[in-house]
Order: sequence, then structure tokens, then C-alpha cells
Amino acid sequence: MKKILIIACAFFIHKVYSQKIVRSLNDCNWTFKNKSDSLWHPAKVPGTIHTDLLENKLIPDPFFGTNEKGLQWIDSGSWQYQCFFDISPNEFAKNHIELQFKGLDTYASVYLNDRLIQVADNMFRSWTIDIKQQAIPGKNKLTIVFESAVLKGKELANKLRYTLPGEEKVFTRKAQYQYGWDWGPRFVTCGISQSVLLTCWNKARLVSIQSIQKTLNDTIAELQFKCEIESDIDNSIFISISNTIPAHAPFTKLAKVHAKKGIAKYTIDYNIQKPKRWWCNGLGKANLYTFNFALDDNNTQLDSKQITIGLRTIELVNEKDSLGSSFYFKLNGKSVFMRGANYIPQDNFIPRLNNEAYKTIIKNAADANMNMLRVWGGGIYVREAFYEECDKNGILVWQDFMFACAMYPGDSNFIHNIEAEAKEQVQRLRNHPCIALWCGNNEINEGWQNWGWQKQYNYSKKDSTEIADNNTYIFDHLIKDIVIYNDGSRPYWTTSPSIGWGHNESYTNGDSHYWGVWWGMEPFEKYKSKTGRFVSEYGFQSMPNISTLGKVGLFKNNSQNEIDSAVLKAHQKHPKGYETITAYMLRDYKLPKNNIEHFDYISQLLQAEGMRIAIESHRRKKPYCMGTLYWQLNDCWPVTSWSTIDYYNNYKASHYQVIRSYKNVILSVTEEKDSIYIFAISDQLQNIEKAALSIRLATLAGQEQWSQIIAVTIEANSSKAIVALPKDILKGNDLNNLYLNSTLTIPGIDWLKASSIHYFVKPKALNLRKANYIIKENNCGSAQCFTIKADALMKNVRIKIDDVETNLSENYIDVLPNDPITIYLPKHLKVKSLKKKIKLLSLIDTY
Ligand code: BMA
Repeated sequence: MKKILIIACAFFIHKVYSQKIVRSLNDCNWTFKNKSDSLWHPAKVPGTIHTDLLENKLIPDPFFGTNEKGLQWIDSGSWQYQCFFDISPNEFAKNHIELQFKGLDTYASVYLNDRLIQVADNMFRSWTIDIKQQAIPGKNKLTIVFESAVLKGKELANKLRYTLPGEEKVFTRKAQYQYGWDWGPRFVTCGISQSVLLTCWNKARLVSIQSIQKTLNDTIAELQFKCEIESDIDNSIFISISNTIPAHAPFTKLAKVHAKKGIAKYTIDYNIQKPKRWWCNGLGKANLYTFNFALDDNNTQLDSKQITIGLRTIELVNEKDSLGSSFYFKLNGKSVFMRGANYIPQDNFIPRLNNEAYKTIIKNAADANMNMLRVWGGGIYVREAFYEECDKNGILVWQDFMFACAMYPGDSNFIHNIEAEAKEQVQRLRNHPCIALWCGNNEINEGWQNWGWQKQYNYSKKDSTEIADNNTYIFDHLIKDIVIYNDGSRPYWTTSPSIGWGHNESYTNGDSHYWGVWWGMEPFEKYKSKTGRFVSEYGFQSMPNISTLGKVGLFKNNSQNEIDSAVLKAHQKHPKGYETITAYMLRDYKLPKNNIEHFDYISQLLQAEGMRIAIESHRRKKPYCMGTLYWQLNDCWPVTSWSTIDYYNNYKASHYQVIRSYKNVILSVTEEKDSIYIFAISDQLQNIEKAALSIRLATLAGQEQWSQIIAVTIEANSSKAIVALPKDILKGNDLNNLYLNSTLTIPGIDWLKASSIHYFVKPKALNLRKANYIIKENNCGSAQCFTIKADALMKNVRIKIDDVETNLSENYIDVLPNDPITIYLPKHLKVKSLKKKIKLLSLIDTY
């Protein structure tokens, strides 16, 4: 008995002694102060100086009213964070005691027990410091001093003989949008934006695991796992791999490797029979495989890690053709039209975002039938949860490196810094099946070629060459090589767009950002002709929901209810934003009189209509054009912007339009000379046989003028005019009083149903009249629902439910005469006396 006990104890001690300990210090009672003050206040990790000041009631809400302006003093201060943490005897006994910092934003000096242990200068990197020498058993003091990024950036900028476009911010490796953008306020913050970890270990540990897909076909996936191990010992250790997918028989594979002292990589082959592929949203299931890796020494687990992968091939086809050069993705060998948006950080203060926030935004993208998001280069490399949700929801990611709309320096410190950053980020993200493309930057070539910087900054030839060369080196060589070396399975694209929108080639080659609409004041109709091969940016602004503006103080007093009120101005970052919205509004809509809510509503309709025209134009041009990513999915604060979802996750009218326009199968009607063409656009990989297309021409009061039903076959992955109607069918009709409704039904596949309502004049010319309508609450199973039935066209019905802020299954929708529509509430929501609470607003109510 005694012997058994001794063996058990020895085993236990050995196990405890050997096992790695990882502990978060985020919850160690952090405090902060201005470096020159003596009073400490409670702080949060993850956090920022702005949110800490706010929580301690030392500043007002930075987003409210015009507060932004008065809070600019924060970014010139130095701020100190501190915490005391214990190191237990067990931890102290380990050979390695490390502190790991993620997201130190940005110029941080880290002290342990008053000794400097790290100087950090990049919020996109993590810093691991072995503190075995400085740590003491028991209580340890950890202090971090953040210097002003603005002052530090200026200091670095002053060392250069010329000014770089982007000025002081380009010297600092920190989210560039913090310095203000045309949709974002300026809050150059600091703080520990992610985590502090204490890791204690012995013998060996798993540093990283890279999954490499060597072969993939229907019978087999041949994988290779590259395990990077750091070891203190020259010894045989075992790596065990187990699969946790319930659908597959659980297994464990043991591999014996002879670990050498130092860091080395060991490869283990592993095959999956009959692999299930990862598909993007709309084309199939996003199948994932999760593997657990453990490092064992004499039956003792030293370390473990988990990775989740998806089995798919992804290619970028960028080839010269008779029209220019193509730009499209092939997923699992199939050409896929990308439907998506540009993603910006969801908050100015990133640590406020929890996993739920990432879940919500990706769900909103998936629900809007998207299959790709572009993580834009002026923000951040997003947290794990974002990419995990993209993996699960079949959302491919176009990943920019974090450089945008500026020129970056080329000194060796900067180069080494971004080299480490790019390497770390590629290694962090490369196992995610969602990552489709690495892109060097946003609009750097575009800016350098077209935005007049040479003249503005009066560069000499020498300076100009130096700046261009530095940036060519960074994006055409340094980062490209890092991607090839550390990933090698995805394409790299130097800059987005490849050519600026002022040049004709931007519509024939590569990816394009088309800003003729909005920045160029061109009409929405230009979307039809100015269509690139892959439109990675375009967009139009609208106001956020009026309730969102209420939250930042819009209705605090009545005198502010105008477009030029201080609050509204503060929440519009484009110098000519409201002017541009108004100018476009006058083209298509009647300008509402003195009613900010109506102006807000019509601004949203305008944006939605612009998006509809753009998306349909891009999709009609398939396969010439193979992608549409509008600017921008979301906001980082409550603001008037190009987003389709506001800061509080409210869908704007445009988001409901995106949901319709991004369906796998859509109908799109366009008029050319003497004909009306009905296009069927299908992203389905199979033909759709025996579909019925019903076409109906009717007056706004519902009187049918002409109709037809025809049987059609919709070709797989295509865009085709399936019907050409002569304009003669319109003869004798008043175009202001007419609509054409087309509906495509596919027997047995209700979710593929497509429809379109086409008008022959602009909304302002429609002969609308006040309709009589009935709202009926229905029983729709698990979700609450109601129908709206009207006796004449109700244009763009906005549905609000009193006291409830929620997105609905449909909104801002045209209700056709005698053609009831059903609206669903989200499943989790139960509203009492629903019918009484439903409030409708339609276009005619604003006249
Ligand atoms: C795009 C983006 C952003 C900008 C947006 C709207 O070009 O890359 O820089 O916010 O336009 O102007």
C-alpha cells in the first residue's frame, strides 16, 4: 500500500512538475494613472485608456454629442498601468516563467519589480519575455508605461527630411483608424488591448502547429502537420493527435519525435479518408475538422494545443484575357462569384468587443447571403473569434495587412517591426479555412498614383523615388515573401485596388474600387457601365437609424433637429457628407421638409437603391465580373456612413436590400433601348430545371395591364437575359403609374424563389397615393409574424415596433397591391400586443 502511495505521489509530483501552467493576468487587480499623477484608479484588461477614464467617470462618453473634440488631450499624455500578482511555489519551481503580452497598444515599457523587461512598439505583435531571473516567489509588481503614440510618431516623422502622406500615424504600428477616418472619430488610445498571460513550463512545449493540405480529392485528404517544439532536453517525446469530430470515429495517433534542444519543427503525416469539404455560404456546408495535439514525456502531458481546419482548395485566377485580366476565386475547383462587404473594426475601443459581438456580425453577414468579407487595412487583424465564426459560417476572408491610404517609412527599425508583425499574423491565421487571400495594403498604389501627393508635399525626384522604392520593397517583396514562406497555400495580392478608378484599365484588370458614385458625384446608373472584374469597394452613405442618433444626443433639444446641428455634424466625418447625400436625394427622391426622421429614412432608401443598382450590375456581368464587396458592412461608432449595419447592429434599409440582392438566385430587370431584359443570375452549381417565370405589368393600384408565364431553365453559375420584352408592352400606359413584377418559382425549392419589382421612372416621379392597408397577426410556428396587405402600392414600407429595437425578416419593402407580405420577428423575441405596436411609414408619408 505504502509503495503504491509513493509511486502515486511520485507520479503526481512528476506530473505537476512537468505540466505547463498558463494563467491569465487580465483579472489581476489592475490600476492606472496619468504618469504625472499620484492617484491610481481601477483599470480593465483588456482595455483602453479612454474606456478606463470613462468607467471611472473621469471623462464623459466619447461618442456622445460633441464630446470627441474635448477629449483630444488624452492622446498626448503618458499613462501608467500596474498590477500585483503572486507566483506560487509550484510556478516558481518551473524552469521557464514567461509573461506574454498581446495587444500592447502601442509604445509600452514593461517593468517587473521595477526592472525594465520589455520595450514594445507594435500593437499587432505579441511579446513573450522570460522572467525567470526577475521574478520573485510571492508578490510581483508589474508596471506598464504607455508613451503618447502621437508625440512618438511626430518625433519619428521629424527625423525624416520629407513628410510622408499619412504623417505621424504611419510611423506607429497601431490601428490607423484611431487617428480618425471618413467614418470614424479620432481617439488615439493606449492600453493593454488583449491579454497578459503568465506561462510556466518545463522540458518542452508546443510553439505552433501548421496544417498543410498536400492532396485533396473525394477519396483522400493527405495532411501534414508541422509541429514547432521548443525543448530544453535532447530526448524522445511523443506527440499525440486526436480528432474530436463526433461524425468521425475518434482516433489517436502517436508520433515519436526526437526533440533537440532549442526550437525545431517536426512533421507528422495524417490522412483523412472520404474527406468532407469546406464550402462557402450558399454552396454547401462549411465542414470543419478539429484536432487535439498533446506533447507527452513518459506519460506526462507537457503541453497541448487544438487546431480546427477545413479541407478545401482556393485559387485566385488572375490571367490575361481578351478583355484585360481576370480576377476571380475558385473554391474546390469551382469558380465562385464573391458577394460580400468590407469589414472595419466594430468599435473605436476594441476591447469592448466580446465573442458575442463577432458572432453577431458574422451571422449578420451570413444571413445576408454573403460569402466573403474583406478585413480592411486601416483597422486591425481581428481576434480569433472573428475568424472562427467565418470558418463556421462559410465566409471567406480577404485579409489586408494593416496599411492604408498612406506611404510608409523604410528605415530598418520599421522594416524589422513589420516583418515580425506580418510573420506573426500569417502564422496565427494560416490554419483558418476562411482565409482566401492576403493583400498587402489598402489604396497605397491608388493614392501614390492618383491623389496628388507628390505635388501636395512638394517632393524632389530623389525623395519621391525613395518613398516609392520603400513601399515597393514592403509590399512587393517583404510581405509577399513572408506570405509565401509562412503560408504558401493562398495567393498574395500587393494592393487593393490594383488600378485607381480614374483609369479605364481599372474596369478591365484585377480588382477595382469604383468611387465615381459618391466621390465623383456620378449617377447610380454609372454602376452599369463602370464594372470592374472584381469590385472590391464601392458604396454610398446613409444616416444610421434615428434611434441610434437619439442615443448620442440628437433629440436632447429640438433646436438640434436639423442636418447642420452640432451633434449631427459631429457624427458625419466626410467633409461633404450631408451635401452629397442631399444632392443625390434631389435626383431620385423628393426632399422631405424639415423632418429629420424623414430625411434619415430617405437617406437609407437612397443608399439601398444605389446598392441594388450596383450589386445587380456586377452580378449581371458575371463571369466578366466575379465579385462585389461593398463599402462597408459595419460601423465603429454611431455615425452617418457607408455602412449597412449601424453601430448597434440595426440593419439599415440597405442591409435588407443586400439580403435580397445577394441571394443565390436573383432576377434583375434592365432597360436597354427598345427592350426590357429580365436577367436570371444563379450562383448555384447545378442547373435549375422546370422553373416558372411569371411576369406581370400592373398599375400602382394593382390593375393588370399585361402578363405572361413561361417555363425556363436557369443554367448553373451563370447570368443570362432569359427574357427580352419589347417596350411596346408599355404603350398606352402612364409610366409614373406602373410596375413590372417578375417572379421565378422552382417547384419544391422554395428558398430559391426569386422576384423583382421594376419601375420605369425614379421614385420621385411615381404617382403614389395613400393606400388602405390591413395588418394581421399570424401564427407562424416558433417565430411571431404578421402580414401587411394594401390596396395600392406602398413604397418602401418601414416597419417599426414600438419600444422594441429589432431587425425583422424584411423591412423598407415595397408592398404590392393585393399581394400580402409576411414579416417575421426573430425567434427569441416575443412581443405582447404586437399588432398595436406596429408602426408603418412609407414614402408617401414624407410628402
Ligand atoms: C475607401 C476605403 C476607406 C474609406 C472609404 C470611404 O476607399 O478604403 O479609406 O473610408 O473609401 O471613403
